[in-house]
Amino acid sequence: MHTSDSATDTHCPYCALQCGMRLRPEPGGATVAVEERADFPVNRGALCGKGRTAPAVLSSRVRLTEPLVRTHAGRLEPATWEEALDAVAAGLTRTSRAYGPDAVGVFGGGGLTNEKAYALGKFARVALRTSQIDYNGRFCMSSAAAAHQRAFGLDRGLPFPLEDIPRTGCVILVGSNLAETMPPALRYLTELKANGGTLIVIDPRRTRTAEQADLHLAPRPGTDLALALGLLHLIVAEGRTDAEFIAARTTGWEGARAAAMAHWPELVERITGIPVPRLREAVAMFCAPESAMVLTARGPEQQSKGTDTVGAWINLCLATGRAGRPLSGYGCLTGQGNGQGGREHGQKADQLPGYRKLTDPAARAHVAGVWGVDPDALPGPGRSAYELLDALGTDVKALLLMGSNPVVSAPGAAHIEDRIRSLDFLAVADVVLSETAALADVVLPVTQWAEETGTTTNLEGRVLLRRRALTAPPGVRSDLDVLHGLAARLGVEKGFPTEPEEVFEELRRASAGGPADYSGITYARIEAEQGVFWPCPDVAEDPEGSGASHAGTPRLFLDRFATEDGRARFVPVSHRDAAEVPDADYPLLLTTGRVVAQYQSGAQTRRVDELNAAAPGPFVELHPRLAARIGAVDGSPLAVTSRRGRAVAPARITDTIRADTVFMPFHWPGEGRANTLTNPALDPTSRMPEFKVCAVRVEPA
Ligand SMILES: Nc1nc2c(c(=O)[nH]1)N[C@H]1C(S)=C(S)[C@@H](COP(=O)(O)OP(=O)(O)OC[C@H]3O[C@@H](n4cnc5c(=O)[nH]c(N)nc54)[C@H](O)[C@@H]3O)O[C@H]1N2
Ligand SMILES: Nc1nc2c(c(=O)[nH]1)N[C@H]1C(S)=C(S)[C@@H](COP(=O)(O)OP(=O)(O)OC[C@H]3O[C@@H](n4cnc5c(=O)[nH]c(N)nc54)[C@H](O)[C@@H]3O)O[C@H]1N2
Ligand code: SF4
Ligand SMILES: [Mo]
Repeated sequence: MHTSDSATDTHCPYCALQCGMRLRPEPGGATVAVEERADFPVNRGALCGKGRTAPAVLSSRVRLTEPLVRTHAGRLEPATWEEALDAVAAGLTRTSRAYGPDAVGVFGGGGLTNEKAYALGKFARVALRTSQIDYNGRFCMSSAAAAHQRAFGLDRGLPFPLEDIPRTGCVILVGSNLAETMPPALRYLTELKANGGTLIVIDPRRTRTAEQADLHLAPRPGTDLALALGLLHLIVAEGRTDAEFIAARTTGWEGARAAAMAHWPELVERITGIPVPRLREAVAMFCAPESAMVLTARGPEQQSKGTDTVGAWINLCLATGRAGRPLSGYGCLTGQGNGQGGREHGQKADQLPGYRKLTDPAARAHVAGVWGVDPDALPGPGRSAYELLDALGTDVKALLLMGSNPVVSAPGAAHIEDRIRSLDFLAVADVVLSETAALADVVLPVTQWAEETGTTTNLEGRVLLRRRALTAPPGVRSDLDVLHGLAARLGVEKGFPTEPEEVFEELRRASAGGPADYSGITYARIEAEQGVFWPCPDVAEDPEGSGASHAGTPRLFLDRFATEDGRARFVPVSHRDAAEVPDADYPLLLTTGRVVAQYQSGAQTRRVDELNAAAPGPFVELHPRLAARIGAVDGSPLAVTSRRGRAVAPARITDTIRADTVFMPFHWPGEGRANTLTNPALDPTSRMPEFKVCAVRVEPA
């Protein structure tokens, strides 16, 4: 392998926008410079600070460059790849022999490419024969995914490309701070307003995104479900439903209507804290134009009722005929780099590639055929992410972790850290020594985005290709290499190729005929077409077809929804409280989220000087009235205590937040770790934890 001397077009390693960028090798070829790639439609050259500085993590100053194995003395020491892979295979085999294959767990990530996610799911089921695999996407968009499935019969985050947003009449943005979490996408909202469209933002904080809104509603955290029901109530009461659309394209309206009618405006005002006139204003704005959209992100989704909450927003769209039509619809802004593709190809506990169900006999037969195994040998569904982490050290005694840092990012993190420490064996593949990798028995250093090729699927459902631009340092190997080496040691010599395109070719076949059908997508097509939207079946071989290839599907549901009868399903949902509500001991609400300069658990971005300068550490955001009441001083340490534990971070006093709520970003470990406090109460359908609401006490430390 050699360093190519010309520039390479690829995509950012971080969020789901998957901004296009050009990488040019610097003189000497050891690193690359990021350049604009104005031709790529999603970001048209714009990048946020994280994307611009991503090459800093390629430096061997901050990354792992050789495998580490824990010695008898308890220290992580450098080892050869042979020693490290032997040790992982031995650790996993020992556990499997002693306690059965389900005592071995696998935890993946939504940042992994499609090829890696596919190979990891196959590795769990074919090489380890364990049912115990899930991934961090469960913490991300699983509630929206579940609600999508329930209402539309298919889960693709956005049913339309971002370019449609500026041309709709009104957007309700629920619990998304995209000015900080996807900065180049803010352009779509400013263009919407320039075109005469209106923007409603729903967020307990007046964020940089909310500042752009024509109407900002700041509900009490955890009350979005009541809010959506209250708006639907008013829509019915004011006679603004679309009876023709409801009759022609949906089922179940009566139940949903009855549930909404039980949420009258004054009750909703009491629950959410939003005055009735503001609710009426929102309804008028949403219903006035010909077309409108509702977009949700983690605010309403990361709740113990996230699935029903998203369902209520979908009901609002269906009742007003704002779905399955041009420039209208409901969409979820997926988060991680491959948050969309990562949930389609089999690293989820209940799922096989192509978004197939592990419990469906036909799906098992198809995928087992591609894998060359007996369908009966495939395990059944396993535990969801939090339940898997919670079972570590008891039912699940060994874990292979690839692409997540749960010591920082899991809810109730002190307990989860404890569970991880109690494992018999932990292997972590990572690019840096994350807080979780530091606890491992074996750490496998892997290649990074600029050093490897693979596909990701962005929040629009657009399948993209990242191209290798640079040779990796000699001591690191790719995740695909790791799985190949481990499978061989577990006695599975074939079926785990190390070439990404070879894996993708198999993924195409495995996904063929499934809901997320990639069979018509090739690396060559992706590059020629700036990405291809799934579903994209392979029709070129169809004897009755024209011989032309399928164009891909930028816009879903225009003719029919993906349910059996082609109609969207209303689901009757009712408001309920968050799992924890304030009381005398814990009188305030804590909500958590992100800042623009750090990414997730911070494992990567906390290693970049420029980003640390912009966002050096955790903080507790609180309102001046609350600060005065408890005697908090701006910049001085505050102790935040929940039923799970205590965290300490400096106060940041601002009138942009509700006075009954405090906010902490979750990017840091240690004393200021927000997830020490969060509540692992799970949504019954999606198994999403309630990151966005718990009860706390706050006092000067
Ligand atoms: N800079 C940066 N960008 C990122 C990431 C990152 O870590 N850093 N991560 C990526 C990933 S994986 C994801 S999932 C996305 C997340 O993207 P977003 O969803 O935009 O990010 P969050 O900050 O988690 O939450 C958004 C907003 O929800 C609000 N909120 C809190 N509680 C509630 C509530 O009860 N109701 C409502 N309506 N709103 C509430 C918060 O105040 C916050 O402003 O960002 C992606 N982009
Ligand atoms: N309190 C609170 N907690 C939250 C959230 C919140 O809003 N509030 N949001 C949740 C959400 S939406 C998410 S998505 C999670 C994310 O939280 P995590 O799952 O911890 O995500 P990352 O920090 O991105 O961790 C990815 C790890 O994998 C490594 N890595 C990156 N690329 C690769 C690769 O290609 N291969 C391998 N082997 N490793 C790689 C990185 O270095 C890093 O250590 O956090 C959740 N936790
Ligand atoms: S917005 Fe997301 S994809 Fe774009 S540069 Fe920033 S982190 Fe990367
Ligand atoms: Mo996420």
